[in-house]
Amino acid sequence: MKTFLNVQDLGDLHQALAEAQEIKQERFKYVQMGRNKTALLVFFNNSLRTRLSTQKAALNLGMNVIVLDVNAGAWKLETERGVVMDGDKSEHLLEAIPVMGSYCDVIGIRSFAGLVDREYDYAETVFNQFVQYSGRPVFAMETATVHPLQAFADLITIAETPVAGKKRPKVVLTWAPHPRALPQAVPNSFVQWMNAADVDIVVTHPKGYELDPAFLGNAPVEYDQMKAFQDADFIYAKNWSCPGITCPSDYGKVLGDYRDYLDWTVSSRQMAVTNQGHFMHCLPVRRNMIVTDEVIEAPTSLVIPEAANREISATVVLKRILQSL
Ligand code: AN0
Ligand code: CP
Repeated sequence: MKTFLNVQDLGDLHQALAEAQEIKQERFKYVQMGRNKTALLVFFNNSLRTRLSTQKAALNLGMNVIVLDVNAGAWKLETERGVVMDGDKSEHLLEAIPVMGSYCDVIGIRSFAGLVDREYDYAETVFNQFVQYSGRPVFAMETATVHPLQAFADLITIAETPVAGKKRPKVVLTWAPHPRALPQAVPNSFVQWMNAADVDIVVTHPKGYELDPAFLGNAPVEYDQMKAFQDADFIYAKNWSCPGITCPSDYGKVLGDYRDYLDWTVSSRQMAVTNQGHFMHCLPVRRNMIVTDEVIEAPTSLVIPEAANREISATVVLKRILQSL
């Protein structure tokens, strides 16, 4: 595997899930594979889980790891070609990328959507420049439009949580309120991966937050959150800003006042109509905004095992990349 961005990059999902379980049982099974190989993890944005779990995954495989926080200690990078660099940015990505590539064998990138220019974000401009100019395999650690290491960990978590009497669990992706604009990467990847998995996915959100059809695919949208939650086995909550599908000029914005949407906060009121549904969220989560204390602390909440599975998803992905070197 030379790039990791979409669910298709992983090939057969049953095989990938089997590999995840193999690694979970014996984390250091492939510790020889990464000997003398170096992973460079480049962060343009904050992270707790991705930073730790991806480093741990590289260590599981015996790799060396270098972490670069672009905004803390490195030169400020210009990302657009053709600009006169007379501002605060001292270096261009077009030099920085091949330099970074010269010190490592594989590169992970975290570069969130700017949420200003939809075309720029959805073209995956920054990620694709790393693919083009680094000369190394590149994997997403949340890019402008996707967060596949998260979605893979979410799928591992769902697959290992038994649901009595159902072959295909009902999984609901629900929008939830948030005071600040957030990217669409997590819901985009989640729905893309659920469409490819053996589950029945339903998406619910207020009007205006329609996800890009390239990710939504044939997943049904139910605008009534309580109806969507009926008999659900897994509730996956996430806020996202306007994807600009039905309202292009509102791309990247919070629509209206978030305080008018607080009835979308996941509480025991909605969980009561589910099939003893499990609560999921990628974290970090704002309590009593996205979800109440009661729901996130309930025994049916999966947020901690879900985060723990990030180590597993990253180990499978890095292993696949090492096998292709
Ligand atoms: C980010 C987001 O919503 O994409 C990262 C989530 C993994 N969240 C925040 O910026 C709070
Ligand atoms: N879920 C996730 O990617 O968390 P971080 O932003 O802390 O890495």
